[in-house]
Amino acid sequence: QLDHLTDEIREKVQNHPCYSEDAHHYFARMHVAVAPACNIQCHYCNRKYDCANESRPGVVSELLTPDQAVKKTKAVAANIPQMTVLGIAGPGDPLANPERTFETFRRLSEEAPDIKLCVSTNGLALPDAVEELSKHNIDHVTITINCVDPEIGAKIYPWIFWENRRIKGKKAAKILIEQQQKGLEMLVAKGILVKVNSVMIPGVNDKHLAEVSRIVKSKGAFLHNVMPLIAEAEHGTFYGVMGQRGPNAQELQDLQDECSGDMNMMRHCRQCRADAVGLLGEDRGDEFTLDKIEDME
Ligand code: CLF
Ligand code: SF4
Repeated sequence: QLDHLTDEIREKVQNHPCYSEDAHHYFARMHVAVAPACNIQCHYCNRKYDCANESRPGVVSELLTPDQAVKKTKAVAANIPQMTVLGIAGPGDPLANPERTFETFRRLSEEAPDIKLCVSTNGLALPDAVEELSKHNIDHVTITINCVDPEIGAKIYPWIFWENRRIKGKKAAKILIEQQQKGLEMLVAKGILVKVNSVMIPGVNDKHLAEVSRIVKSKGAFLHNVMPLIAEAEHGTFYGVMGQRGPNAQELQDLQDECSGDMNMMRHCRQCRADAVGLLGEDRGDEFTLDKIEDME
């Protein structure tokens, strides 16, 4: 699977469980939930829960300060030797919480330099963050891109918070799309590997995502991860309440096949929680709650 890659890229992906399907059998990741705020609203999100751009909606993660996050990361690294990657993926948008996110990255890049750092974002604040991300030696960034057309975007994002104002509708979607695409181009120019996540929403963007895949690939995205919308009415999201359904397994696979062409598709995503710990699909977070970490010290 990794044979066609250059040495430099192979080095970056071979022990990252999300970027290499092979690696996910052997290497673990952990998330620290340091980022509570968000700068946009997605119709598949209920703010009480984790960011559904990267995570399974409907779970609440334990919010940590940067200091607690650093302690937890070190405790996990000492106990799970396969843990190679530390990601920040919520519970809101990491780049909408720049102080907390970058303080965590800064300390970890100094105090635990062997751990790869990874971040996932909706992309609105990405262009302004690229310089800072590259300073902390971050090789992996995920952008959730659900559309490249503001008409479709307006059906997914009711508003964004931009330059101290709330902006709605197509105008909001257009700004978000432009920021995502600009951020993608800037990251690629810096040699940072970009994964694009897309949430497949039947009847909204399902027919459009093959085009999204084509465009992000042409701009140099490394991997595309099409994830199914999970919209349960009890999660209280707009889509859940409106009875919007998610795709079935066949529909998801058909779209992933359609996008695949020569784009690398991720097919082993487990939609992890914002405080997940362990191999993908396994969650050992309960072993590393704050009170248990204090006992380990
Ligand atoms: Fe975390 Fe995401 Fe980094 Fe992986 S998860 S920030 S890229 S280290 Fe991975 Fe989990 Fe899927 Fe995300 S399986 S939800 S793709
Ligand atoms: Fe929710 Fe994440 Fe969307 Fe923000 S980016 S509204 S946290 S799903």
